[in-house]
Amino acid sequence: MAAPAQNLRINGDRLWDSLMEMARIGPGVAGGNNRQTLTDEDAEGRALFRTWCEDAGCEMGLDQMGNMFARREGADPDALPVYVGSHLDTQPTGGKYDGVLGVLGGLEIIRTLNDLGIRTKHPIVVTNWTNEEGTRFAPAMLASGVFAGMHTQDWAYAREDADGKKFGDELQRIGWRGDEEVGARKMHAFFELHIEQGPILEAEGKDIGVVTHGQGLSWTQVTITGKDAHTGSTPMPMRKNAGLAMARVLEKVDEIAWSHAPHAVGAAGHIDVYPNSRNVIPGKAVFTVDFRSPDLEVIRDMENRLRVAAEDIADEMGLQIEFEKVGGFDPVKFDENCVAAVRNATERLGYSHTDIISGAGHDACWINRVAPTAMVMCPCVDGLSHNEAEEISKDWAAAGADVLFHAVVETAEVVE
Ligand code: HGY
Ligand code: MN
Ligand code: MN
Repeated sequence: MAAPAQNLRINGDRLWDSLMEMARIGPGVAGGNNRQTLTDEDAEGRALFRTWCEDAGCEMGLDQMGNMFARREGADPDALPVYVGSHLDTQPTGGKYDGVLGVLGGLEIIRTLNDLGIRTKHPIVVTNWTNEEGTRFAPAMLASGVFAGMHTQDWAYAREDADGKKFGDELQRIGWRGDEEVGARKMHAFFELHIEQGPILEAEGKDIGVVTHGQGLSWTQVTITGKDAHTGSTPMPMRKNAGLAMARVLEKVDEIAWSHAPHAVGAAGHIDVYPNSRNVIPGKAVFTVDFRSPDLEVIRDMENRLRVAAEDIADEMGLQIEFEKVGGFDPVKFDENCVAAVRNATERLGYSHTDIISGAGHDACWINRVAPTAMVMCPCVDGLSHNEAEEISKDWAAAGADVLFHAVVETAEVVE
């Protein structure tokens, strides 16, 4: 394939300026972002991204899940496009780079190709996937999951947030529900640039992670029901304390994950107790257990042991318990040709690199089921993410975007 000249680089200053400008939309309270999916802030970020793409000469497509597709024409308009992108939505206490680097890194490819007057055989499409985070509307990677045929659109539209608002209604409300059928687009390949969100690359002093696999994920929502009662006048033997049962289950979650060290992980990030009043014994606890591992059998073992242990705890305490699988995907092996394109680009550019398994889930994990897919990772400071203090260096951002540029443009084939 016709690769871009080895000396070509993206414009790191322009990429960084765009990251900082996008970060001003939906600011957090501690220097990061709170630009949750389908909020007015998400709509504002989408509008800015659309303006930038149109200024770069792209035509913007929009599907019925709000996925955005900015297309730069190729010399052969019939050739399947090379897609590149990630997500603009953030955690409630998110950082400025999770997802955003991948979307704006894709836009920087278009801007650089325009600067250099380079044409590619295949069109290139920069993508913003709706609701990657899955915080407001579970599960994570919802819209890329519908695109890959893993969820129906009706099921996705019916997902509710904590206030009972539905995904489909909120998408309509912010004015970003398109007409395109979801998943109708066919891809030559898909690439995603993302911060590592873990400590490995920084600790090993590597600029680039060549992502060969993604670990699998399992989200089980547990509901434990006891009985609200007075925290003062109710004798200990009479209590039906759902909050205490939850605490005992969470201790088991930690134990189960440690039993599969060093690769398995487990925790509960979403925890609600009701009525959450200082002098009422919690009659109900609802929480989501997040288990992950590169090994599917380990994930299944952790899920099974969670149910057995949690049912035993509920039985001993005379409480009711229910389980609902609210998210998950099997471990992923990315496309070897696309991974090779990333590795070759990294070596051509002379960046230090190491193969890595993604600890976090990404839209690429679903798109890998419908198109040849690979990811590029850059380090993040202290491996910290899903925290407003998430930080990367400008050089790391530029190196990741350079590798993304070379992998995407080589795959899209430069037309001399
Ligand atoms: O949960 C994840 O791994 C991703 O950040 N949504
Ligand atoms: Mn992300
Ligand atoms: Mn994230």
